[in-house]
Amino acid sequence: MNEKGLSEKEIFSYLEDAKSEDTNYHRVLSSMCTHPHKIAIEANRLFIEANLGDLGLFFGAHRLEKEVVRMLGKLLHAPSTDIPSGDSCESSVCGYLTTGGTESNIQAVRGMKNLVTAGKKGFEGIPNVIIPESAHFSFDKVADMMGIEVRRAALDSEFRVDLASVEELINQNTIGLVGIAGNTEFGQIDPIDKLSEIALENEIFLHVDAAFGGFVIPFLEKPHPFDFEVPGVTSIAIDPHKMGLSTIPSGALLFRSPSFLDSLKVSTPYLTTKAQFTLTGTRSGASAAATYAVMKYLGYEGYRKNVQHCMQLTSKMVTEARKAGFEPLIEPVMNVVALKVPNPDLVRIQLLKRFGWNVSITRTPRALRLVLMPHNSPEDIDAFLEDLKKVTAE
Ligand code: 0PR
Repeated sequence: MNEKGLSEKEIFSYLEDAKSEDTNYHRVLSSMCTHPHKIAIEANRLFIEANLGDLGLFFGAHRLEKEVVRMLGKLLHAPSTDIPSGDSCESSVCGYLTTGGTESNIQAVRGMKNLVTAGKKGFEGIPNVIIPESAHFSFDKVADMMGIEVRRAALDSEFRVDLASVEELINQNTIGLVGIAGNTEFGQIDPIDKLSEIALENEIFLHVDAAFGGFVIPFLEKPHPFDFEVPGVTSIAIDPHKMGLSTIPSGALLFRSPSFLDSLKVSTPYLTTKAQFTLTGTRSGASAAATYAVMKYLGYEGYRKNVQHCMQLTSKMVTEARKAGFEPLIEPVMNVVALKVPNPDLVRIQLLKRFGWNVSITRTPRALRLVLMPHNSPEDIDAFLEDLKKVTAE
């Protein structure tokens, strides 16, 4: 910082310079985020100062947050259990808006831990949760932060969690299971109904990470059970800042029962409200307004069209890639394609260096990972495959 401030012109010239270094989603096939919808941007602007960390000062923004939680609850088939409405719970579902999948996953596991250790006095040893090998790296943070052992179950040949492996890993210290509804690398959906049976049998929790899939799966032609309709599912992470077309940071964590939220409470003696159950203190009311606006504006029909667009791009990518001699690792379930190419790491570098394509790589096996998002077009796919052919021909 200088002693004397700079002019607006100088600042904006500097900002524009920095902005030009950002990638503008043109030729981006590696991201699970996209341009926010214009209505979300406007709503965000309108609520820019709203702080959901102090609910008593921002009633309006909090009302929007509760409305979003209610809409998400409906989307995810939360049971209507007529819970008396309080700060955190509407009549059908409990939850709050997070900064994204990472926070939601951390809080879901924290809730499990608090409920189990409070419920079973004298719980001995280290609690563990079982996650699929394909789980997002946010669970590494869970393991690191919370004194919880994270056990990784193997995947089957289609990159879904292997149920026998999950069952083998369960012991007396297992407090919960995690299933992924739309895994980061392959877009595959774990058998949530089967995980639910295992969870109910063992009387443990089941968290579903639908950070990416939550705004995709309900709008696919083929139904996949993954939400609160499945009886053993106790919590769900869903991110409006991914396929929900909202602004960053917008995540959400929903619970089947209010006891979960209660287990996360800490008292906030000097605030306008008595307790907080969120991980962060100060929270963006702007994101809540943005998510409210885009969900109301698009409705089910708008999101269905969005998913149809991305799924059409996905099948075009697979069909055309096959013609060019590249096979996908699995038949895509969502708008993620993992493509077998020789030397994927080298191909990735060449695609970026020579043609400006941003792609990523799956860990095991190594393949080109392509996420087909609303910012992509059919023309992009033709151009991409032409460039891929050039890069792999050498
Ligand atoms: N769960 C799943 C299934 C995810 O795919 C992700 C993020 C998370 C949780 C964590 O979400 P937050 O990052 O919102 O906390 N998946 C993307 C990934 O790691 C995130 C991402 C998005 C990365 C856009 C790059 C990018 O350009 O690949």
